[in-house]
Amino acid sequence: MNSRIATDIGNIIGDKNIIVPNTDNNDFTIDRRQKRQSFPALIASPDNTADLSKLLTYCYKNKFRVVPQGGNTGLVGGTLAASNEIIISTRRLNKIRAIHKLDYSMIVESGCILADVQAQANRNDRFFPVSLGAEGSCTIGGIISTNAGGINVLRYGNTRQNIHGIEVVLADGTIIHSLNRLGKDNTGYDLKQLFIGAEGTLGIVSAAALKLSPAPLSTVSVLCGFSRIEQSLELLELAQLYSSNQLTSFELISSVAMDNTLKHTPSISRVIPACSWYALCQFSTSSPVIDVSSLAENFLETAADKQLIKDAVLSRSISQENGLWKIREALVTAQRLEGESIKHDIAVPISKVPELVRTVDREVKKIMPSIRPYPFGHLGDGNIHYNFSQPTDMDAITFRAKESAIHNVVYNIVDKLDGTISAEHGIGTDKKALLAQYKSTADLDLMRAIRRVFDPHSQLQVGKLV
Ligand code: 2HG
Ligand code: ZN
Repeated sequence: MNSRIATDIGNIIGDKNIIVPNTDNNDFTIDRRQKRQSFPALIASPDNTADLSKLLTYCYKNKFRVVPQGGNTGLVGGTLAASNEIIISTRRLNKIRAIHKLDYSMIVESGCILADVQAQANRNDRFFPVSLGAEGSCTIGGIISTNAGGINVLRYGNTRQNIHGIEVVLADGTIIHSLNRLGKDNTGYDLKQLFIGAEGTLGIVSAAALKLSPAPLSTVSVLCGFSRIEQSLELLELAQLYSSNQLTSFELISSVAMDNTLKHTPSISRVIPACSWYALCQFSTSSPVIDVSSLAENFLETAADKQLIKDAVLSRSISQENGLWKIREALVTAQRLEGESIKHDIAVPISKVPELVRTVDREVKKIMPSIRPYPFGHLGDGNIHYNFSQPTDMDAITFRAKESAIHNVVYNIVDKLDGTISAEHGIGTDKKALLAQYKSTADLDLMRAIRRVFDPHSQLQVGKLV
């Protein structure tokens, strides 16, 4: 990028808000999986919507390619930019504009960190339920653009279900003001839905009106161990039945994931004897008249009577509960410490999870007998992270050489089971070719046509999604 362009952009958004990237800017240039590094021509961080709009107008007139970036926590290559592209970072768009407590809504800018937003909602006796491992660094714009899921989807839905309105800047700089905080608005096409999950291909979200829920008054979590994956379905059904609609999460952890987490995380110790599988679930309520502990106790007693579980523990304090969830959080990092991994964020109808687990395990081992399956995930949503770790006796290059063969086996099984190749992490660059394989031509044509309307010069997220 020549210095005139940097000067122009500096004049538009302020010199202090531009960075010419070098090796000190790893936060913007290396992805969360630390798999790749890529240097953009420039990193521009406007600190208000009007400047973002002027910047996009400038890029539009000059046909510059643009990559929007939030906390750079994506897992599929959607956040990085090439040397002929400009990263527009939303990190300085980080104001909480308003809290409308009685409207159960909060207006925040897209660069706000998810954990800060959750905390602010809590301070106001409200709850923003989207919760995921990267919440300490991912941004509101990032979760909107990827329609992020996480551990509370079972009860509260994906990000999409927790958004009332958005403000978004289009490729040509036009600002779409749609920050309404209405639970109902039936005035034609619900345009905000197009931008949610669009991975930045249709515009850059600058702010959002979040939908808040009543703050939970009490929560209790249960970790139970069981022997056969089929039992997870009966346990989920029972947990739903006994929770009286208070079941927030139902997560699956394999013995490999549990053992590996204990091995790599000295601060976590084993809380129940070793089992083949574990379910970690949370019951929570905002009602002062519901006792979630007794709901959970009844659930466990019935599960034990039916011989569905081998052992279980129920949290008796917030710190015990946090301790249980620390296992779930740590298992992702613990996998990284075992070497290279091949990840999946597939989903199938819940009833087909056992078949998915058994078939994937069997078929992938035919390709690589010493591969180490590392399954875990959001069983309550049918969304399993069927990950694999590098065999202990194999080098990383040999392992990676089989990556696409392994993906093919997994995705073909998912497809046969009426599932999806991505329930959470999105498409980015990593799954673009796959999307073309698994979506119908009619779907893809419509997606491309929509993209052309919003981005006629092909400047936003080129080479990503579709
Ligand atoms: C999770 O559920 C995330 O923890 C990350 O979606 C999963 O890194 C992964 O494989
Ligand atoms: Zn996940």
